[in-house]
Amino acid sequence: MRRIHSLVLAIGLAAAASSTVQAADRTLRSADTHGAGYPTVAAVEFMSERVDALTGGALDIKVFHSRQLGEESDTIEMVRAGALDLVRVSLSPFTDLVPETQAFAMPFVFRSVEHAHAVLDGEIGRAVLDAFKPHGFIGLAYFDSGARSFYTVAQPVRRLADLAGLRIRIQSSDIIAATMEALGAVPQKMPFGEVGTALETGLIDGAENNWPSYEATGHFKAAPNYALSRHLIVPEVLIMSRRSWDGMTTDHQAAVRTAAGEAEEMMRRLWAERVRKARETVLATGEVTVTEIEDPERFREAVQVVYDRFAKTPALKNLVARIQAVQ
Ligand code: GTR
Repeated sequence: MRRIHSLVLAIGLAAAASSTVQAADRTLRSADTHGAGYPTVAAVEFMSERVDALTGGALDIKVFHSRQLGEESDTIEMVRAGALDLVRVSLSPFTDLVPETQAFAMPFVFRSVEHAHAVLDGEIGRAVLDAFKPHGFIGLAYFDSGARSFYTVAQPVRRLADLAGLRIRIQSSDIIAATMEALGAVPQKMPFGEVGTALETGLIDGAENNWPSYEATGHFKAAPNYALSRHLIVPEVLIMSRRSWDGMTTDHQAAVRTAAGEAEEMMRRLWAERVRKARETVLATGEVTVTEIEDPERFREAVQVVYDRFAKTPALKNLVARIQAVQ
């Protein structure tokens, strides 16, 4: 709580400082765990330019990147409380808050990134964004996050058995914890900012993420074995505080939605390029072993228990079936 208070104070001071140089009548504040230049940060900065143009300079967005406002769980709480306007986070930490989002965090629910795009761009994607509203949030956009794969300090993972007993850091999500248990690993929920040190000190044996995060954080130095399990294709989301939303005119709300849609589109291009570059940078070190999984069907069989346990309400079961039916 104290931490949240001091963060709120920090944003207030930062906003006061920036208001002298900002031309807009109102500057929305947005948080991101990633650093300057990361595609999610660039996308919200682009959205700021668009919203500024669409509102004739009345509204823009300032992105507090690099975890300046705290870890993802902290910033989500701040958005819910109305102390922060926007947050760009992974969907994963929302799975414990907004039940419908669990469908997108089921292991292997998306067959490919293309399948995920088809679902997110369609009716199901919009319905899940709408599901944030009763919980104090407005879902504005999905951003790409590719596929998450395991990386380990000591031994490369090639088969399901290689995960047995490994302490794997995960995001704050019960469904992801259940997935790790189903795969034989020991889940360790931990904020993103602590993973590097935890890998270096042996507190954990590994973690899992996409190529750009693996590269941008430098985790590949401490955990030089990347196993292409692609067990989770979970999108990033841009979420607004319902309080901030309700305080805006309908014209401004429409401008924010339009700009978010445009940012979603441009981010996809940035993302594809960043994945390619991140992979290239990591491989160029010559020190990282990349493995394909030799028994992918065993991974899929193992996680069936997660579906049995989580997709058991008729609503969620139905949502998962509809996702799987999208071509
Ligand atoms: C990244 C994502 C971050 C954060 C991180 C994590 O892929 O972009 O927002 O959720 O994963 O693992 O904590």
